[in-house]
Amino acid sequence: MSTPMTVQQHILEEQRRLRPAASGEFSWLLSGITLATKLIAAQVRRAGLADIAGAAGGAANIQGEVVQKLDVIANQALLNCLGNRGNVAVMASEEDDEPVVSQRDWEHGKYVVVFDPLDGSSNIDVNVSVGTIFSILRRAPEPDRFRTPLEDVLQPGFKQLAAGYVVYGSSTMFVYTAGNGVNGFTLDPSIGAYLISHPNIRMPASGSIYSCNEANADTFPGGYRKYLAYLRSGESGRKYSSRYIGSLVADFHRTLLKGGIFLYPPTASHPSGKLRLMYEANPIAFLAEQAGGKATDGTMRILDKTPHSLHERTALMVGSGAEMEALARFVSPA
Ligand code: AHM
Ligand code: MG
Repeated sequence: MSTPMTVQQHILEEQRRLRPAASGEFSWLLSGITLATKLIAAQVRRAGLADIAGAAGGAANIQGEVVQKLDVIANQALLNCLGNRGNVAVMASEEDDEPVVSQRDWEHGKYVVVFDPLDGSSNIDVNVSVGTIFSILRRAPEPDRFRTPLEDVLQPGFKQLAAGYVVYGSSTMFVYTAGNGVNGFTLDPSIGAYLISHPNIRMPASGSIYSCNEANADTFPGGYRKYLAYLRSGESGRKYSSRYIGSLVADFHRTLLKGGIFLYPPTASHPSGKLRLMYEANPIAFLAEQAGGKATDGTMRILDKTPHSLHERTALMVGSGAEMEALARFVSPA
């Protein structure tokens, strides 16, 4: 029987192949993320059993949303696993107002990790897929070292070294890119290891699913409404179906594997879009591009956007080349 490749092995082998001089620190950092997500997966799987589902005492995070207990657990798991790794200088999370500075390695840490510990958490109580999203950036080199932690975090998406997500779905999957394609691993719960299941993922060049919260469609800018009407009309030569889970990770995971398009355009209640640039749109855009897809905010490439604040929101359209090109005919760049 051949030995299945674990995510750890894969990361180390990629590093050896592409950056033979690498110190291994980056692989060590990624293994902190995989460990945290196994801890989170274990809690998510027990959510209906243990008294941990539901709102955490009514506390609200900086976005004014009710914090779920599992959000807190997931955030803590990532902060602990990364903070103990060494080489991580700054961590920034959807759940924390400000970036968290690693006590262990603030001075010498080379990396910045930004994450949404439990995305789609309103789905927990109804046993629907949720996820963790992360983005890894390099900290400024020595001469600029004494910038504020926030300045270390606020880098455009094209500077990401790696990004990925874990979807806690019918199985738990870890999908990541370090700038050399996208690979997917499935957690084998019997041995507690992520095993390669989806090597070199390519997003199909076109698909037949569109995904958006259509309850908001009346308040989408006109171009998006026309685009959706175009998809429904059959004019493109395709018959589209609509699917929307309401967990970005799960909606994107389907888009990555099956193609098509996911849209969260500006709406009346979120005129700049709802999703967060630093820890939702940027990592998803990096993965999409690495798999051959595209990601824009309707006017520009997500990865070129200059961030101004940690919790900044953006519109996000991501998907296959064909659907994204058709969208650009309806929603023209500024
Ligand atoms: P959150 O659970 O981290 O707050 O994430 C926001 C979620 C995304 O996962 C999802 O794509 C979106 O909000 C769904 O929003 P809506 O309910 O407005 O359709
Ligand atoms: Mg989120």
